[in-house]
Amino acid sequence: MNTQVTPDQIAFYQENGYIVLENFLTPDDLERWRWATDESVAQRLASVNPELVNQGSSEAYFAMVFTQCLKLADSHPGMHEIMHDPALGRVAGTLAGVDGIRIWHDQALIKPPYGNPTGWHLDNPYWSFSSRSSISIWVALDDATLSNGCLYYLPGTHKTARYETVDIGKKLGGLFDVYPEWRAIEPVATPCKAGSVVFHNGLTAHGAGANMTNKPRRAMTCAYMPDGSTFNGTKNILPTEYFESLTVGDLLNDDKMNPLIWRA
Ligand SMILES: O=C(O)CCC(=O)C(=O)O
Ligand SMILES: [Fe+2]
Repeated sequence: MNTQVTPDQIAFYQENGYIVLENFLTPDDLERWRWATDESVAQRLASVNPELVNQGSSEAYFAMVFTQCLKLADSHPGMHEIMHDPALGRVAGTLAGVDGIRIWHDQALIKPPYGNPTGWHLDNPYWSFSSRSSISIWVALDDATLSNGCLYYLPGTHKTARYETVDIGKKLGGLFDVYPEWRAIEPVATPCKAGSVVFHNGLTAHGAGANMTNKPRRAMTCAYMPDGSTFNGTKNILPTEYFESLTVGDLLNDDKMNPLIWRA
């Protein structure tokens, strides 16, 4: 992996709330990520823990936005090795400007052939902690193009976002009912080659286009929680027993649930 980031890249990320890093994976890395993603997704779909596929949603429209499989590192050793690499945590932490990175959850996001667009949303308000420095990595396993559903961002929205988002549903622009002031911001598309990555802040508005092609658009992603983040009362992916043991304000520092993959 090419995990060096320059001061200019850090500044761009801090200003805009997203950044594309081209050629992040070497060709060998890319093969390994594709293999681990394809195999772990196939196992998950066969085995099925329904809560960890499309977050339990059986809605037909949503199923055509993407096949979404969560926490694959917990069930697939190859994916575990990929996701626990401290180098990933170092890049994420360096861009975000934090001194420790925990995994919130990994997720494969596979937009099927002729798949629906991904409606505009923010990520962090779905999660069980609230942080202006949360960050996700989105790894392109296929070329992500304007035709097959590359990501789009609203630059700078991480600075003005509140902890409010919308579900990824049929209303592509539902987020603009919540943030009408963002309608004036020009969206930026981030097409990128397979093996490139996009990082975004959990409060940056983003979405993805439809897949107008006859092949899947595969991405492997991971959401990161800055070390030191605290419980905000939202369940999200927390197992019920753990969720019920928590009080708002508690440190989310369970190393099994949210592994610390890097500390400065
Ligand atoms: O891959 C997509 O279509 C959406 C990605 C996304 O929302 C995310 O990675 O947070
Ligand atoms: Fe998202």
